[in-house]
This record gives sequence, structure tokens and C-alpha cells, in this order.
Amino acid sequence: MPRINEEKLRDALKVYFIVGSNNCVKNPVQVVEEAIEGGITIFQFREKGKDALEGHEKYMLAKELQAICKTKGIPFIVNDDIDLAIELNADGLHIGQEDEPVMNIRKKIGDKILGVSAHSLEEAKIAIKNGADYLGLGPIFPTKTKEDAKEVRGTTLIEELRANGLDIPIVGIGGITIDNARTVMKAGADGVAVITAISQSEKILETTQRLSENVL
Ligand code: TZP
Ligand code: MG
Repeated sequence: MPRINEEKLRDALKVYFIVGSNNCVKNPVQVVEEAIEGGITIFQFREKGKDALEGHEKYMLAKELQAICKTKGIPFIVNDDIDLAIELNADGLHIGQEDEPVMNIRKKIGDKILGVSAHSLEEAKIAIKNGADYLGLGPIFPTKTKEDAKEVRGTTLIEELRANGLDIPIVGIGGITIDNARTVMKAGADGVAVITAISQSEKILETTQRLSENVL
């Protein structure tokens, strides 16, 4: 399979739901099913932090969520865990600046979708040069989900990248909700990545529908 077409990826990134079992109030399988029903366009398995599953349990949940995504045609991306992404033959991998260099990862995963978190114009340029398919920029707004999150930047970095002619697909992340999603899109993002807004919602389906309406 060749690398994903940029325009196809841009479309897929619009409503990017990220979750791990420890972000959910309900059963994560049910959460993901409802989110898909509500209109998410891409999914990331991020089993990380306090109370995260490990080993076989992590693998089994990933496999189950991947199967659900597959039947609904939703790309399944794995956060950080390159071995898991390869073992499951996931659609892609998302890495941060503290992970292995982008160039090495690109060699290991071949044509899978590769997302990279970046926090400056310089990091963005390096990630693009070394094979990133899309960038995650954030935290845009305050978030409680990521303990080691960098300083809140608002939409300034998205704007800076676009002003410098970088047209790589971009998702904003961090504290994004139904109410502020449009601001992120207007700044030049192709999509919004959310954990809490969907996973902690009492009405996941409805929340996801409303979020989609604000970004599509
Ligand atoms: N990276 C930057 S902020 C963040 C990650 C993984 C957490 C996003 O979670 P939430 O709950 O949507 O703010
Ligand atoms: Mg990481």
C-alpha cells in the first residue's frame, strides 16, 4: 500500500477521537461504538498513564477496538507503541518528541499513517522532513488529561505554521470541546483531536454529532 493521499488524510482527521480505558467512565468498547455512531472520522488507541492496561489486557482491548473500527471503515491509529502497531497491522502510529526519531519510525512502519506531536515551527519542519503524514499541535486549551502537557498555546502555533507555508495536515489537541472546536478549524487545522469531550460525555453519541457539525 502506498503512503496515504494527503487530501484523503485531511478529511479523515476532522473528528479525531483518542481514548484509553482509563479515560472512560463506561466500558471503552461501548464508548468507541457510540463515538463511531456519532461520526468520528479516525480513532487513536492511547492506553497510557495512571491505571492504564498493560501486556495482554492492553493487547486484547486494542484488538477489539481495532476490529470495531475496521467494520466501520474508521482508521485505527496506535499511540506510542510501535510494536503494537506493527503486530496488529494498525493503520498508523502517533508519536511524540520524546519517542524514537521520526526517520527511524518511518523506516520501521513503512507506509502506515505517521502522526507526530510538535510544539514549535522547528519541530514541525523536522517532523515533516523525516516523514510525518500529519502533525498534532497542542495543547491548544487547558487540559487535565495529559499530566506532562506543554504550556497552553491557543491557536498561535497552527497559525504560525500556516503563515510559513506548511500545508501538512494538522489536528489541534488539548481541551477541545463542542464550543471551541470551530476556533481551531478557523486557525487552519484540518481537524480536532479530543479525549475528554467525548469519553466523559454522558451522551457520547449526541456530543460527537454536535462536535462533527462544528468541524465539518
Ligand atoms: N496531547 C496534548 S494535550 C493532550 C494530549 C494527548 C490531551 C488531550 O485530552 P483532552 O481531554 O481532549 O484535553
Ligand atoms: Mg508519545
